[in-house]
Amino acid sequence: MSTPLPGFEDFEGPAGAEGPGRPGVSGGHGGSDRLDGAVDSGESGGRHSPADDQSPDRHDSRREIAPGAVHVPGWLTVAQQRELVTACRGWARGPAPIRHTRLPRGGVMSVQTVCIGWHWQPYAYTRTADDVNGARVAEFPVWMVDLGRRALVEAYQDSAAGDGYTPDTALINFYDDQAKLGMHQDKEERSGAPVVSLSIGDTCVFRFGNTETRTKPYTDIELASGDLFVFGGPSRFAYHGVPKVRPGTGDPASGLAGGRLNITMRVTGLDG
Ligand SMILES: O=C(O)CCC(=O)C(=O)O
Repeated sequence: MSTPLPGFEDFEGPAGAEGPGRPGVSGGHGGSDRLDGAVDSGESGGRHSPADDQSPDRHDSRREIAPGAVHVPGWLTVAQQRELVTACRGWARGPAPIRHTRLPRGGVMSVQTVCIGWHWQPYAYTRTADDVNGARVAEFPVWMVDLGRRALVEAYQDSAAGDGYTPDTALINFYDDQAKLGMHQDKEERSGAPVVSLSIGDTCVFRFGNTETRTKPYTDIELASGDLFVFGGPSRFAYHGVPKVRPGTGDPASGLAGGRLNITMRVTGLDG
């Protein structure tokens, strides 16, 4: 992009943070062998590697927020976070670059979003980014399907929970210090399969509500770098949002110098 969007310069990170030829950057495909390797490094059954560099205390504090909605702090290792950041940087550049989504009534979202697999715009999925540049979005990589399956195994503590789970889209959101996301449901998908959410960078307040209304009752939790959040089953269509990001709380070792990155994998249930 000729004029960087607010926050995007942070998302791109300092020049040279990723060396030339690092996997996952070129071509916007995120086809990263290293990411594949890093993500595959878990124990059998999708659990964490013994070589995991996260604090076991955080990881063990898995908590069910509502039926089917589970928070797993510190699930991603720092190495995995870096690989995901690298892949997301590639997708943010294209084929359809990251943008502030324009809403039908004229508003513009403060969050910046790029999609893979299917492109989301309010309120539909298409293969081409018709509200950006018309390009077909990057393929949803096999390694990310695998990551999604491992996430379900971990969140639900059930070795079969990922069986048959085949996410085919991800919305990749970048939040600068001011960005927020209002309470909404993820309901353009024609599938009740769980949503897998991964957070990297600055901590945010994540508001997880109920399926009936944007308002209370809801639970506010802090999503920090490396955290996994899954919502499925009775919570799949719960309202949720991000009222606040806490600037400066991320560790640059994640590969993100500032801001917050969130990846939500979903099953669209669409053909073609
Ligand atoms: O950033 C987050 O944690 C949530 C993202 C989200 O709700 C969405 O993309 O629909």
